[in-house]
Amino acid sequence: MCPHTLESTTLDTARYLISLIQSRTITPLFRTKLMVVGFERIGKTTLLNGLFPFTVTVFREPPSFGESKTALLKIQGKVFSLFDPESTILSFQAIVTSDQWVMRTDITSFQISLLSESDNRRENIYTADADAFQDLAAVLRSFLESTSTHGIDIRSSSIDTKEVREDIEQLIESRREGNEGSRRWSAEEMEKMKLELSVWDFAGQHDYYNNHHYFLRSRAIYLVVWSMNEAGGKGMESLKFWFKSLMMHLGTGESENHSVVVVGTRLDELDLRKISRSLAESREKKVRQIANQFGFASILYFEVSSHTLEGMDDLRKTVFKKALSHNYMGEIVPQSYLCVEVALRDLLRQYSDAPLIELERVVEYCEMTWPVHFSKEEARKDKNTWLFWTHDS
Ligand SMILES: Nc1nc2c(ncn2[C@@H]2O[C@H](COP(=O)(O)OP(=O)(O)OP(=O)(O)O)[C@@H](O)[C@H]2O)c(=O)[nH]1
Ligand SMILES: [Mg+2]
Repeated sequence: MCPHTLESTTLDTARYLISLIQSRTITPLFRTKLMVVGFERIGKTTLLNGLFPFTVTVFREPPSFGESKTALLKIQGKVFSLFDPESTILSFQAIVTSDQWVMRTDITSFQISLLSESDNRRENIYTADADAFQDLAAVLRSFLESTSTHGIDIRSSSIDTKEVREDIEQLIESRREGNEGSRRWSAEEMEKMKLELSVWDFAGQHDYYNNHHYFLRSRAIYLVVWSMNEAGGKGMESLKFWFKSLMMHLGTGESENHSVVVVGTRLDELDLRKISRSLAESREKKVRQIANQFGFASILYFEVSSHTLEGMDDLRKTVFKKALSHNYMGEIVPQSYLCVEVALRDLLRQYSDAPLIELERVVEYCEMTWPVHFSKEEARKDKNTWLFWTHDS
């Protein structure tokens, strides 16, 4: 399956096919962007921490004690949990917010403690060395403090759950039946196929909105977030601003290469009256009416809490399933495109002061690093396709 971005010109398609023939290995890609937009302090970053938990193995006693017991630390949304790694029995769990909890660290013993004075709790964990200690302390500090995002935070996530694997297998099978690509993939090749997400966490502060517009493109899933615990402009009304922005950049109506999921946060803060089923239905109805005004007739709708994790699992599964339904999933990209992508990333680090890289330098880097066919002449012709693809994928 040819990348959709190239289907507009015959010459590009021909060059794509030549590059494909010259590739030593080819693999279908299952990649998309997950873009999270919404006003400030409504829980976008915490929501992402809920969708993509952080896990690490820690020690329960100082590692110098010899055979120190380990635990699996999991941070999801605002929930901090410690499990026995073998039995998976939970030994500690708390919703850790900065108004209730503080963190203390001791570099000499690599100890990190979480303390809650109000209910007199203290939990100690240890890392194996100073580097792990610094890394974990930084993660826990940002988890505890929930500082505002600046600009756009981008992280990558490779998803390999049972459901995702089954969806990918099904997709490949249906393409084969539809004769869109009759090749059979080996078990080893299938093993490598994962859903790759590039997750974009947009700052909610107003000052950044002008720049955000450059990045609102298709080939993405948009999580449009609103806080259900805020009346007026910061609540449901805020959705109008984001639908309008998305309408300008994506066009209205249905599409097979972008999806919009509206997520209401702070479900745990609604009082009991507001979590009744009929009120939830009426919120959903109003949100759908707003979405309809801007041409988004088929949004998905979720209400979640990043403190109790209610609704989080369903949202995660739906996002992955929806991503795999986009029409560019499984596109086959020549090895040279992937090499150029990695080369640009590597070279950008070297050229971080003035990120202008000559095309010749990129080609030289690729030739040096991979056994892939490159010629400067062809690179000059292919460069627009490469740049378009690396920017858009
Ligand atoms: N009670 C409750 N609080 C939440 C929830 N989600 C986020 N918060 C709190 O809301 C505050 C802001 O959360 P963030 O995730 O940093 O908000 P943001 O939208 O990323 O903010 P910006 O980066 O400034 O745009 C933090 O103190 C979170 O603990 C939730 O589901 N329930
Ligand atoms: Mg944020």
